[in-house]
Amino acid sequence: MREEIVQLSALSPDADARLDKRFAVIRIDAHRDGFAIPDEVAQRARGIVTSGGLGLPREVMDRLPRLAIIAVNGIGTERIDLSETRRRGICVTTTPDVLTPDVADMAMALILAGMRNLVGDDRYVREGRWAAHEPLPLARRVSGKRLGIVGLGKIGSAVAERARGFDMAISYHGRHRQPDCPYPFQPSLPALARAVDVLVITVTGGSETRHLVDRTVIEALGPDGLLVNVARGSVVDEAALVEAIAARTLGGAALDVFEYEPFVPPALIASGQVVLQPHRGSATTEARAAMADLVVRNLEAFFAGEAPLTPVR
Ligand code: 8YV
Repeated sequence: MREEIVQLSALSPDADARLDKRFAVIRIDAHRDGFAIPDEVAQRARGIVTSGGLGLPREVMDRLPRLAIIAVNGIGTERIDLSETRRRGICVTTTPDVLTPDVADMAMALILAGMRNLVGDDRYVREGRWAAHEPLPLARRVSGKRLGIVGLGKIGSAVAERARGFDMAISYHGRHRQPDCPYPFQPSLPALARAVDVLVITVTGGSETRHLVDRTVIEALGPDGLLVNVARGSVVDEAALVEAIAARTLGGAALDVFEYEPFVPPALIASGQVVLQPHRGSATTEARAAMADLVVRNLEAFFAGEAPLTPVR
């Protein structure tokens, strides 16, 4: 008999077809409908496919007595209780590496868009204000500026590599100084924010990093600073960010992620100092195809009794 898998978020037509070939797949659009897994399905399900943003709430996990694997289409695991999965011997897999260049590219795009006012200037052209010879303020140079990276992991390092191509002076903050790292380490996040023009957040989400970028950090970045977030909205105290943008104590923000997605504070939507993206860091054909492939291969390997390719340790 084929194992039953509950798929809570879409992969790709190709990956879905591969799952259907091997498993009995029950599809529920959890983004739209919540975790509405019927009881008889919950009793039998052996695997879950979910996204980084959805995870698997503890109370849903508790309804799945035969659950053996959670395959995350993404790298975020902050919405999965990993101590509970470990206790129950449930395998958790993610899709590391394959999305790194895309998320780093997004960070670079947001740095450029934020500093060069790409979105506001686009609107200026479309609204006929160029043709009407309206004055347009100058933007800010990116090349040679000081870039602070919060969390120099795989994505942070990929952002640094790209930023070096723009002659940016890179420094970073994280839990520890990294051995053999070419960039200066700053043990205090407010001090890093004070010392840079652009602060990019690439740190993991979850309770440990919640509101790491608080009012003090935002104020330290200051009225000429740009805050870029491609990690998790929870890392930033969004209420403090909204206030700082309104009071112009922060120069600008370029954000791919928000604290209560898909809700974006109206004050950020209304601000010309802010560039907004709907959590699109990994949303390229290439990354999503590779992520979906990894999800399927992890499930296939696991249920064939082999080691999954990319388990969370
Ligand atoms: C995806 C993400 O948007 O990797 C993550 O944790 O947030 C993103 O890459 C999401 O998981 C899509 O399924």
